[in-house]
Amino acid sequence: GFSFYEYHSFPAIQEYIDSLAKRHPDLVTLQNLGTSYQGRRMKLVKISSDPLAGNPIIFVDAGIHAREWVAPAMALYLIHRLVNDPDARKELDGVDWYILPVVNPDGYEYTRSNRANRLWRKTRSKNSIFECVGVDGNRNYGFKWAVSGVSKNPCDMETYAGPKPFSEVETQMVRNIMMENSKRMKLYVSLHSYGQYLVYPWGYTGEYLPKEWKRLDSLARMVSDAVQRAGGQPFKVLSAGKWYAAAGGSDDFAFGAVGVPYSYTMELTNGYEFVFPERLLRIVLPQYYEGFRTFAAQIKKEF
Ligand code: 0X9
Ligand code: ZN
Repeated sequence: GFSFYEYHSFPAIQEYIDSLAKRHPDLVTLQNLGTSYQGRRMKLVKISSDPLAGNPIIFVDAGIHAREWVAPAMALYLIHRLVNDPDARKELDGVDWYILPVVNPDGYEYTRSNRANRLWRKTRSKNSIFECVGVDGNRNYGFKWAVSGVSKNPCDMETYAGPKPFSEVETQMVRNIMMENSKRMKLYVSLHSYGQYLVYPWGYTGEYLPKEWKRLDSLARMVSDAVQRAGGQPFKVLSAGKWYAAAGGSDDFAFGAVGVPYSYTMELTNGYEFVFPERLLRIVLPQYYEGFRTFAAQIKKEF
């Protein structure tokens, strides 16, 4: 079977998702999103015990940064628990989960292709004028685009914002999921890997906070407490911009442009940066799952 405590290739992930949807047609549906820049087929995983009820939606994505492999692993583990764990009825009744486990499959496969590419972050798109490849997907969203924390240089390996907002087909897909479901989407969580932070808007500035910051902050602290109760490390909770300002992130777009009331970037893996050892997945993924249960309970309570 498919082990959740290992890192998998993108084709293996897709195969798992396809077979899960076949085995659980009552709970899991897949929405085709089109193809990545290099032609990889992308599918949104929708998990719902009552798709016609118009439930609030929790949208989770992962893997916009190619090298942050623990993020797709967490998304897959979340899918697995929601579908296969009989206790997950609580998390499913009254909430729909939309999960996109690998936003940047081209970059993900590139980091798997050989050790020299392991730390690649960006997409793999080619710019017609420049020789350099790739855009930082998390600087490419169309809200306060490029006002802070970005590079305008296409050859920058880390934070090139792209030639224009939503230049990347992969960020367009995430944007479309948000816009098409904007009324019902109440929580957005983007999974990353860097030292255990749970951050909320604004990301583009550390100068000020949205007027709703207290409820963003308090839900994040509840989630952090739940992870800690499960034996995990607590998150550092603050606004993304107070950590460091960087514009064009998906969290700001969801909150500021789409109007999703709760929006977070969840940076996993205390003590590690982008690369998290596979052998520790079995310890941390179940701990983080408890955080998602708290998210769901609070969204059910409020909406
Ligand atoms: O810089 C990023 O994109 C994220 N950190 S990472 O180390 N995974 O690259 C943080 C993004 C926080 N949100 C915004 N700045 N909008
Ligand atoms: Zn990241």
